[in-house]
Amino acid sequence: MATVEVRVPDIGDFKDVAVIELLVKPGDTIKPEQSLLTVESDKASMEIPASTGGVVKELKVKLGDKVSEGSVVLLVEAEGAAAPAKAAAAPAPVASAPAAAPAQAAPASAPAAAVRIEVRVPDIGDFKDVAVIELLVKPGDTVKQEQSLITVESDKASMEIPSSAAGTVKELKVKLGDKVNIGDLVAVLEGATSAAAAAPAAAKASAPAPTPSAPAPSAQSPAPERSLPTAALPPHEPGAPTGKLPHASPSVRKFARELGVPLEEVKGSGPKGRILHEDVQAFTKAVMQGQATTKAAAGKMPAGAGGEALGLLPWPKVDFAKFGPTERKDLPRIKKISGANLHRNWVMIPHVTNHDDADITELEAFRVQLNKENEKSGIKVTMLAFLIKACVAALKKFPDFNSSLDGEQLVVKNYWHIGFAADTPNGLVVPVIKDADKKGILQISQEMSDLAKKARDGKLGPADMTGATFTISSLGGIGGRYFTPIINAPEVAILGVCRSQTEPVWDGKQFQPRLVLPLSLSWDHRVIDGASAARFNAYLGAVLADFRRVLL
Ligand code: CAO
Repeated sequence: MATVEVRVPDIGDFKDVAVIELLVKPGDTIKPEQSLLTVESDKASMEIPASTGGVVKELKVKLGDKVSEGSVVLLVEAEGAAAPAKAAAAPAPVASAPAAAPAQAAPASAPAAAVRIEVRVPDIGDFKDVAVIELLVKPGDTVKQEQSLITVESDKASMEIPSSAAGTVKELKVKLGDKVNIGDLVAVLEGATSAAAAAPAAAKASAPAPTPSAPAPSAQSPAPERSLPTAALPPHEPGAPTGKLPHASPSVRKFARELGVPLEEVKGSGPKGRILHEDVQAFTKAVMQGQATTKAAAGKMPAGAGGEALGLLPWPKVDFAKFGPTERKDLPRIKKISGANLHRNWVMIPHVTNHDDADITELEAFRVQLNKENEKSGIKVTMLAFLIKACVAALKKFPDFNSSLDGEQLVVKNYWHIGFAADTPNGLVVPVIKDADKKGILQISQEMSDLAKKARDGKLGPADMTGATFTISSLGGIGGRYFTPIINAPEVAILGVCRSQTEPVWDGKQFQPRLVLPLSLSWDHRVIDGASAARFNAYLGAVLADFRRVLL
């Protein structure tokens, strides 16, 4: 037996397509042509077949990885091969679909004319009689060249058929459920093109290469069960039991991911229950109007529910009454809402927590003195007000901590609104001190005390709780040493603070009694790395040790 590398074959113009599904795992015996993984671009999903049979030795990709032609996807102990390790190109997913000759470039001087353009199904490889599952445009729509017009689907892949030219859709020549083949007329456009190019374009304007070169469907290898699209889920171990992929095309799945819509909760109105673009829109609208709710938001999902979709064991069902008396009580509304948010944040954000200590001996002495001086004002200053100010200084020095992740971009905010977790009889809420950079310690203390009272009285409005760029969770009034706070998405970091205590600290000659404040900074590893987090904490500690640094 020899180890063979299986690589991504020619997948046309596709580059850096995401792995959305792993269909085999180490130890599996595979046949040549068997689908190994599913990749997806914004236009199509396709399955990558095996170039050889054998036993899967190692997967070289994981969910979310980006692959291109030639990327090694796995190692196989090939059947009967005696040769040393070598690369085996996987079979071409399909005969590559050459782009139709684009309409001849018009001489700059040629006069523009409206022409009838027929858009036909281009070479889609071995695909025959593929079903039209989605119409992406309608008569009257203006389309760009390469814009997807329809989605077709075989048993192995779905793909979008792009327009060969820009223009206005005059007529769609297919309807949902129709079966199409290469050369079939999809749509008639009216396009403005040069007089010189008009004639050949009108005569035959076949579409450019369809978005994927999809793998040839193989009668011997039935399509394996698919897993959930994973943008909203953490990667799971290869081969973990998978759930059903919601029945939807790549563009609809992408659309749903962008909106954060749980596709598995959307009812499809298309053929065979396929979820259409309109279904996702209708679902979103219903949620926004309060006519529907997602399982997560409704708090209907008990801890661990839905874990099957992640390949986890089902949540244990125990008859507790067997062991002793019990009573049941409903979770308060705030707990249901915050629980669903915390669960999502915990699952979706790769959290890391750095712990550190700050010497607040001098700052505490100043705070006590300040409170004495201000006794009559009725404003009590706690350490949290200083922490808010110190965090603003650290956030200004490390702006990535004051940001949000948006796809592959970071939205860095030039305002500093600091949320603080407040414990109320009904659960946790996070009121926000807006523009903390522009406020002094006394004003922050006053606002915090007002907001904390409103929180306890259940009177916080949405405006009091939105817009935070960073959050502090202080358990200083209660106790504890360190903890791992959960990031308040879409923020990228949160500071947890526990109770300060006097500790012996070595000053180089002797131990000194110093008041030490424990800090726990949780951060999103997609945005921040460990070195920056350590620097953030060190700087924060330096500011708290000598508050004059806030002025720098
Ligand atoms: N070390 C030592 N003492 C501290 C301290 C610290 N880090 N932070 C506060 N204290 C002291 C205060 O000085 C105050 O002392 P006195 O009673 O002697 O004056 C006492 O603890 C109580 O403070 P406080 O809690 O009323 O005020 P605060 O500004 O520190 O916090 C608020 C306000 C609303 C954040 C807080 O009451 C609260 O709700 N904390 C809980 C937050 C929470 O639940 N986080 C967990 C989220 S994850 O589930």
